[in-house]
Amino acid sequence: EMAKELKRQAAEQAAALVEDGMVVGLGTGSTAAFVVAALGRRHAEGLRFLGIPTSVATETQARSLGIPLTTFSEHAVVDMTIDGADEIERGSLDLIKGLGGALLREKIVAAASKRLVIVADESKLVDHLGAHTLLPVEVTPFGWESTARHLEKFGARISPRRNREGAFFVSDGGNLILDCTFPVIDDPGKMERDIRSVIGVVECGLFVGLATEAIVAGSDGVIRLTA
Ligand code: DER
Repeated sequence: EMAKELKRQAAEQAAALVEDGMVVGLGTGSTAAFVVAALGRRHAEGLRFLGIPTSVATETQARSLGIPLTTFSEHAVVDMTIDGADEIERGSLDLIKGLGGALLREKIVAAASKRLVIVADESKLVDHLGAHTLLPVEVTPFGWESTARHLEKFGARISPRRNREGAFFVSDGGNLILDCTFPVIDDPGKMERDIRSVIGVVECGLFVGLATEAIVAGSDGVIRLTA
């Protein structure tokens, strides 16, 4: 499938940026999984680096490839994180993330990183955030109905994410995800502050000013964007 091949191409280029001795944030999702696979190969070839995974799923994949892992208790600063995104705003490189359900850990690792490299196929590039996807907001399970009502005051239509069996989806941190549809996201920074001001909100999927570069693969080749 075409999209899969584009994701792989972007992932290979990003994995090539990792240098000996780095602490590397390992993203989550189908594109990031190609990055982890490529890094597994580079590890086998002798590259020395330590990974910090952004989800249980990524940790499992990294361990299966023998990638050595570390934690924030040993390394407070991450040299480079490579992660996917659901939408990338052309120009600013502001992002929507969280369709994969790992936004909280992804954001913690992103915020601790000197460089955040986003890998994606060209379908993720948008002129304005919110063009294609809803905005995931991670909330504490207790009182989520009340938290949702407060978020509705900002104009959101809200549906709690469910798994295939119809039960609430629970994040690695034990929280719920509210999938929010806003009429417009014209000021991502203000919207992020508004959402985070609501009691019960743990984090939201707006990543503003965090990405330093993006590697985007399209039918015409791979482009590299910087913020
Ligand atoms: O941030 C996220 O949760 C997204 O799912 C992101 O990781 C993109 O996933 P994808 O590479 O599978 O589209």
